[in-house]
Amino acid sequence: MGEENKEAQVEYGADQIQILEGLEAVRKRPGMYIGSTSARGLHHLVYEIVDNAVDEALAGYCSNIDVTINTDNSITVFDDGRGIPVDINHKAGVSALEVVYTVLHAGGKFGGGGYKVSGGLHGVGASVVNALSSRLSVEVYKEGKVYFQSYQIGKPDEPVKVIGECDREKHGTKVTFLPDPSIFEETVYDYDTLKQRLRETAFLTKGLRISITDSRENPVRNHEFHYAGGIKEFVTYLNKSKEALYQEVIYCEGVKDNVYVEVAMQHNDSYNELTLSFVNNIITPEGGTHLAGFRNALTKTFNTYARANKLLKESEPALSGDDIREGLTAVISVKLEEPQFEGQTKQKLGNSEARGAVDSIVSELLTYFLEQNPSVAKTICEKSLLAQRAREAARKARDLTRRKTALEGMSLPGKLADCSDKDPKKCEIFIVEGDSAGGSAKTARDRATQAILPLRGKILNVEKARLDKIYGNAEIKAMITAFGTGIHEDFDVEKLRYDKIIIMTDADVDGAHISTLMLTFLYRFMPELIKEGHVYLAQPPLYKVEKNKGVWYAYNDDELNALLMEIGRDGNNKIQRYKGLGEMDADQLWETTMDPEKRVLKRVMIDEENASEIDITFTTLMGDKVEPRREFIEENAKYVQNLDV
Ligand code: 28G
Repeated sequence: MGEENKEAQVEYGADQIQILEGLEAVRKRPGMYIGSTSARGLHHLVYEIVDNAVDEALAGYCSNIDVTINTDNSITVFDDGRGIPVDINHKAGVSALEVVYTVLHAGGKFGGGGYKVSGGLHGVGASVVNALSSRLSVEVYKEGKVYFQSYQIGKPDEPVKVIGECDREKHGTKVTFLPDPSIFEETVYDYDTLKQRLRETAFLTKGLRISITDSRENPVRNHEFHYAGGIKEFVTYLNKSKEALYQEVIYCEGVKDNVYVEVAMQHNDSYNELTLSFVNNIITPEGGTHLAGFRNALTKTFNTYARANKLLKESEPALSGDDIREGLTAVISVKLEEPQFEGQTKQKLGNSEARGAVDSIVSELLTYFLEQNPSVAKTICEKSLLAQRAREAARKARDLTRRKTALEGMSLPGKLADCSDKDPKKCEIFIVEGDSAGGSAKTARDRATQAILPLRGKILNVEKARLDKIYGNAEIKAMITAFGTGIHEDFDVEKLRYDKIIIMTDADVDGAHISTLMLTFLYRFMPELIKEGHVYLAQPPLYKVEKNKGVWYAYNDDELNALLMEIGRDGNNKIQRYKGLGEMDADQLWETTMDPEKRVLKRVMIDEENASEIDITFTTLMGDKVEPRREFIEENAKYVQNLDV
């Protein structure tokens, strides 16, 4: 007996040391556990805790999750699950709760029953959030008692204790944490970022109700998400600013080889595909086997149906996957016990059983759906046939230009004033709105490293045009040849002729619209340029202030006010409001907007985790539907009001 006790004590001490080493490792290299210590990492802490509550929902025991941003930027998450077990874990000698919150990778897989979802960025858990929080506390409601434990940078203040009683029916877990300001560069939570992600989580977990509250605002801001239809409603949401081609959202669900598969889809009258894939509720921007299985099933099933029903004649070539996916919005969600991720960024699902499971479930249920809904089937096949013809026409047009360039050598667009340096790393191209501003820019530029491409008026809205028309558009052709990268399957970022692509438009509503058209084109056709950080927006000044031979520029109203405070607000000030780039002469344009030593550029970035919101933003701003656009602009008015003055 005595021997056993002694051994237990030695082990206990060793465990404690391991725990402290674990916490230290997390604090030393937080990026390894939560990706980064920027705003993104800060928000990941919330997802990490919420994912644990979602796991409890997937296990079938939790139906409500409430997230609150408190006034001090701490976060409280509350779920009505079973409550984290508080009984003493005999091996560790402390409560299960303490193990979950102090041992790295505690929690592990749920055996049997529900699917353990290794949520969060790297499948790490509560202990990581705890180690990175200056304080954290947990309350567990269970069997009529309220249990409590608190921690500071991951270390418990004292063992779990009972702090009160509650209704025997009440059960759940409540966690409050304050991110450690010595770890995070950013400590202020963004309501919209959390709101977007929690909405997505609710779509992916049908039936679960998630609320978010911002207590920092007066009156408090609050949203609640609850989707009985799950990803079916997700597709409706993604298509809200588009015109659906048919009413039904096609839905397939099933389990095969321990993979739970859900797919929802609906076509719209646009020409773009938006497919979002998820594994265990986490988005997979690079897809993987689940996506491959879906695409294979879709192409095969539609071709079989179209041939059997004479919508596609024997003499006609098969529909390609791209043809069938034109205008398709789809969400694929799989849940499996041990996801394997591959590729450079470990974001691509590798499990081969997922391919087979999605392929066979979608093939079977989609075949059945098409047979039951012949008019929907016909609508989709007809759209695919139109896409096939446009693609063929576009290919011919492209072949023609290819042959031309092969014969004549690479001929750059006539309007381009190219730079003389041939090292792309040193070069930049300004895409300028209008010929007159283009003229000033040509005079102002550094001819060695700065190229100017003036565009006439508004460029084609690629959200509303098919490929053949897009390839026929002069302004778009000029950009493609100037960049040198080619497009689609020919695209090669290595061939980019300029390190920076700088969009330079007037600082007014029209200018903002032209920038958005340009960005839409780049996002749809050359997303790699944005992802790799080559795309920038120039920031021309809004005001010029002159006083006693001194000249100043202000880039927004705040800067103007600060400047006037500094130099004094009096009758000697001459304030000029620039209506457009054209009002500046070449010297002014150089000094304020183009000189690499003085200018301010905004780099355009996309966060792939936010794929759904980016698509919605573009289609809402550029699409046909007026009502969603008005709503969007109203909702975001606080961020865009400066555009429209
Ligand atoms: C509010 C913020 C975040 C959670 C539970 C419930 C259980 C649990 C959590 O167990 C340890 C490992 C496997 C059993 C499980 C309760 C079974 C029975 C749970 C949360 C012990 C984890 N009763 N709710 N963890 N398991 N909510 N919300 O974290 O063997 S975590």
